[in-house]
Amino acid sequence: SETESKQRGLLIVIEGLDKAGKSTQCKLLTKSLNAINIPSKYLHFPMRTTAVGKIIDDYLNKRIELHDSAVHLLFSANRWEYEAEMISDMKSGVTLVVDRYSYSGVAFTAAKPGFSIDWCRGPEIGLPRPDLVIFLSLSQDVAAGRGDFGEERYEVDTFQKKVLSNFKQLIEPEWKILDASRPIKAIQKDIKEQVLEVMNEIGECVIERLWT
Ligand code: NYM
Ligand code: MG
Repeated sequence: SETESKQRGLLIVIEGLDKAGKSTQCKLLTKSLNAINIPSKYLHFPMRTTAVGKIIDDYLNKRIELHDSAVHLLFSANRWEYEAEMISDMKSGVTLVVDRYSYSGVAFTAAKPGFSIDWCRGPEIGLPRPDLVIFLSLSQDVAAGRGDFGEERYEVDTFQKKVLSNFKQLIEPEWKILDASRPIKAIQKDIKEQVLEVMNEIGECVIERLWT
């Protein structure tokens, strides 16, 4: 039937350091996919508007202190609380353009003393696996040149350098690494090309799960 043969939506994740231009690119991509009748939705983790997200927001803005392990689990919980919606969106043909995902979760917590990449992956196991991960690559020095960091936790040069080295350990062969020091339009063009290519390949494939 028509419903059965309908192509599912994709899970597209854009990752990178703070100030790499992730949000700009995700929003442009969502808009341009919708414009060519590919239904798409922008998602941004952490999703600060949920109950869990409000605690994360308080933590990032230094209004509260939390155990590093607890915060890690909250970031993960904030993805899990969207799992059912992500799955149902994809099944109904909506492509999700996601600004940060489990990779940020792992790369940031593992930059703290005493946290291994392996431990950090634990709570992410079983979340929907992205069909495409685009990594906006920027050296921390170029990122720093894009103006001052804000006041949030983690927005510190030395910490970002550790995050970048963790990201490098998470990169898988099928990730698309794009040079994020280029103009916005040039990056967007590359991203769109990658997305349309993957869209042709995926068809009706099942949704896989992370790190299983
Ligand atoms: N962050 C983000 C984490 O530490 N773990 C996570 O799982 C996610 C999704 O939150 N510095 C960190 C990275 C950022 C901070 O994200 C806020 P954003 O995209 O700047 O709102
Ligand atoms: Mg930020």
